Amino acid sequence: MTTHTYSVDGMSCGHCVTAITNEVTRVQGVDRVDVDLEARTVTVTGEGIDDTAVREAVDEAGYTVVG
Ligand SMILES: [Cu+2]
Repeated sequence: MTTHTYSVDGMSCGHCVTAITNEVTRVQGVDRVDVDLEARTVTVTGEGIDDTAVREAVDEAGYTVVG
């Protein structure tokens, strides 16, 4: 099980949390997605997660991974 935290721009409310969680949860291997609005981070937990796929899923939801 690995955990990776991404800094994400543009998240501001519960809608953003839902949108990102829904998209990133679909990425293969992802067990858990935690969005922290204050810290502007998305923490992804799971097994064998494709980093690029996570970044694309965030992008697909309409947000930008900045780190
Ligand atoms: Cu929002």
